[in-house]
Amino acid sequence: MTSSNSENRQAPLLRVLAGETVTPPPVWLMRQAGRYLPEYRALRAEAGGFLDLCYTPAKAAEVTLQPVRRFGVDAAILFSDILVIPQALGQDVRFEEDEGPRLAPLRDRGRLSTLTLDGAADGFAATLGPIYETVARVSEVLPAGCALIGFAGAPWTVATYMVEGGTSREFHHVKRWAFGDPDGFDTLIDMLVEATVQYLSHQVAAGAEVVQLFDSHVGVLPEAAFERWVLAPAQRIVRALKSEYPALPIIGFPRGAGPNYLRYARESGVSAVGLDSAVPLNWAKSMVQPLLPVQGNLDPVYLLQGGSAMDAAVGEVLAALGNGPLVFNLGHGVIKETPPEHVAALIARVRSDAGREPA
Ligand code: 1CP
Repeated sequence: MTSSNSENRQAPLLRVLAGETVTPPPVWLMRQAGRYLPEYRALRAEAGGFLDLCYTPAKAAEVTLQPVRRFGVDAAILFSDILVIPQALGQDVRFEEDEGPRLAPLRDRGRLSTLTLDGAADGFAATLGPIYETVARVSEVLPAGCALIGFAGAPWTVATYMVEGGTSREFHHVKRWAFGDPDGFDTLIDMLVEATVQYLSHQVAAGAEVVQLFDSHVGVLPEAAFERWVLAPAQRIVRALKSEYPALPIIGFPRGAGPNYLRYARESGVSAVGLDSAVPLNWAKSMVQPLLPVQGNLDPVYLLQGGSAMDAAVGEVLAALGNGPLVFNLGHGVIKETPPEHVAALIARVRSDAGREPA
C-alpha cells in the first residue's frame, strides 16, 4: 500500500504503523524534548528537580509540546522518564544534576519485598496519576495529524537501573543476579511486566495513541538471556495491552539487539521496531522491513554535526528504507549539545526527500 496524498485523514505516524508506506515519512525524534532546547531549560529551572517536572502536569504537558510547536514533528512523546516505575514501586530514585539517575541499588531477591504494586494512597497508581493527567492535557490540544506517543522502559532495561543503582557500562551486578538466581530475578521482571502493563494501559486510556517500549540495554545479553528477559516480557506486555486495546500500535525498541532484531520482529508481537544506528540499512531493508514497519536510525552524532554530513546520512536512510513503511527517527536520543537549528534542518531534509534513489 503506497499513498502520498492526504485523502487518508489519519496521522501519518499511525498510517505507517498500520503498514502503509507514506512519502515523505513521518518524523519525530527520541528525546526531542530536553536540555538542547532553551525553552526546556527555562521550564526545568522553574520546576526545580527533573522528577518534579515529570510530576507537574501543566509543565510536563508544555515540555511535551515544545518540539511540536518549534519543529512541527509528526508525533509528540509524553515527557516523563523510564525511572518513574521503580519510584512508584517504592525504590528511592534521584536525579543528580549532570550525573544521571541514582537509585538505592536492589542487588538480590531479599530486597524485593520492599517493592509493591499495591493501591495505597501513596502507592503505585497514585504516584503515577499526574503522568496520566499530562497525557490527557496534551491529547486535548495536539494539532490534527500529530500523534501522541506514550512510553515505558522495558523490564530488562528498568531492572538494570534498579539493580546497578544508576547508569552502567558493564552491567555486572544485574547480570550476576540474573545468571546466578534466574528464578529470583524473574520475580523482579514479573513485577515490572505487571507494572508496565498497568502504566501503559493508563496512558492509552488518557489519550496516548501509540506506545513505545524502550529496551535500551539489550546489547549486553547472550541469546538465552535475551529470550527470557527481553523477548518473553515484550510478548507478555504486548499480549496484555492488545487484549484491552486490540488496535493499539506498539513500537518496540530493543537497542543493540543485533541479529536478534529478527526474532524480536517476528516473535514479540509489536507493530513496528525501532532500529539503533548500528543496524545496517540494507540488512534492515531486506530482512526487517518485510516483517514490520521500521523506525530509525540516523546516528544522533550526525544531528549534532549538521550540515552536508547530516544531509548525506539522512539521504542514505531514506534511500534504503523510504520505499517501505518507515518512521524517520534517530537511532538513539538527541544529544544535549545539539543546536536546535540542526533539528529544523533535519526535518526539512526528510520532508524534501530530495536525492531519493528510485527503488
Ligand atoms: O536534567 C534533565 O533535564 C534530565 C534529562 C532527561 C530527560 C530530558 C532525563 C534523565 N530523562 C529525560 C526525558 C526522557 N527520558 C524521555 C522524554 C521524552 C522524549 O523523548 O522527549 C524519554 C522517552 C526518556 C527515556 C529514557 N530515560 C531512557 C530510554 C531511552 C534511552 O535514552 O536509551 C533511559 C535509559 C532513561 C534513563 C535516564 N533518564 C535521564 C538520564 C540522564 C538517564 C540515564 C541515561 C543513561 O543511562 O545513559
